[in-house]
Amino acid sequence: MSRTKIGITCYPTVGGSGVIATELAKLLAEKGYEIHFITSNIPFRLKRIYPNIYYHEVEMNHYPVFQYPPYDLALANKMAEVINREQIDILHVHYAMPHAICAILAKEMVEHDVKIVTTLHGTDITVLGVDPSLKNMIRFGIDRSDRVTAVSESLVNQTREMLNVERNMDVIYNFVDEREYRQREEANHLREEYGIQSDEKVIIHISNFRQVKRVQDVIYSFERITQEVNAKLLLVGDGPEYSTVCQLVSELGLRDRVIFLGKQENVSELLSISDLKLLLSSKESFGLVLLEAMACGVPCIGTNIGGIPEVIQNGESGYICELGDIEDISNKSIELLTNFEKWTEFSKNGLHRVNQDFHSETVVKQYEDVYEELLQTV
Ligand code: GMT
Repeated sequence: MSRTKIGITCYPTVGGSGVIATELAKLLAEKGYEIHFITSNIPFRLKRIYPNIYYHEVEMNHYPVFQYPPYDLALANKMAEVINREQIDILHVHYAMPHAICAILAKEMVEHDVKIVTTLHGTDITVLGVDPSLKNMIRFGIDRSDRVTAVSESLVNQTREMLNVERNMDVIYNFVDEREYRQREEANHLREEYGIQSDEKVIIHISNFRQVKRVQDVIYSFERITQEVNAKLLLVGDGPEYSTVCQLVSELGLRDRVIFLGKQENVSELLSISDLKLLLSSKESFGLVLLEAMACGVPCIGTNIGGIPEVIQNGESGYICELGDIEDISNKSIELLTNFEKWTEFSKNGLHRVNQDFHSETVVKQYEDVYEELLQTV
């Protein structure tokens, strides 16, 4: 029997959706699927040669007649070309906007029978879905896909409410590759290299520093925490709010306590030297960084927003606090950082939860079931 061929389109740059698309592709390839990425660039997590993974670049022609280069049309055209040439069985796109719409157009253009799976990650619904000019288009992409999955229950509900979508959508949670995300004792030397004293606790925040990540709340909480706990804050990532955050850190006199690391690849090492992870977003459909932290044994505090409460079990592997409630966030942080018994219990609970509910084998199998069910329909 010939192997199943899966086309994948995602945003290839740093970000949870690109991570999930690429890690899923790698694990599927290990299981014998043939994977064809159709993207504008090589996905950043695809660092070496994988024999079953192929990459098809979407090329842009910059004709002077176009005021704006038509990327979406170029993508649809490339999808159609790859579907026909490689006889793709399933086209799995991450994000409805614009990828599902491009996939539908591509399907119209080809002879070969291909099924479209769309995975919703959040921003296309919670940010773009409020724009009246895009709403109908996003709903069209969702309605016309053969199967739709979303990374949390909360995202399914938001998609129904904001876009009036009635069709079935399956929740398939995100996952981490346990081989990469684990407690790494070999990372301990980093504490010394970053000038972290042996009696200091380490708090970590990782994001793309967009406004929705509320990094300022992390800084205000950290300021309160340092009044009771000797601690350092690792800030990992970069983005539009970066300079505002740097300024706030200086204004609050925290410059010696905050370590700005910018974009980093090996976050499992940074998580392994951390004691607490803060994600205080105002919008978050899942919060993959929470799962990464839990897999490295780090308890988390997150806001009562979107999918975060589906990831952190309040009072078991971390705490859920209301958005912007700096007092509660800092009190809970202090409690965890000063109570070793509780910290150890939360750390263990988090590891257990990752293995039980977000294990890569379980999640990859759920995607495989979606593909297999679709391939059985004529
Ligand atoms: O959070 C971002 O700004 C990046 C965005 C992305 O495209 O990667 O993240 C979304 O997808 C991730 C993977 O499913 C989720 O873990 C994030 O929660 C989600 N971001 C938002 O909903 C804001």
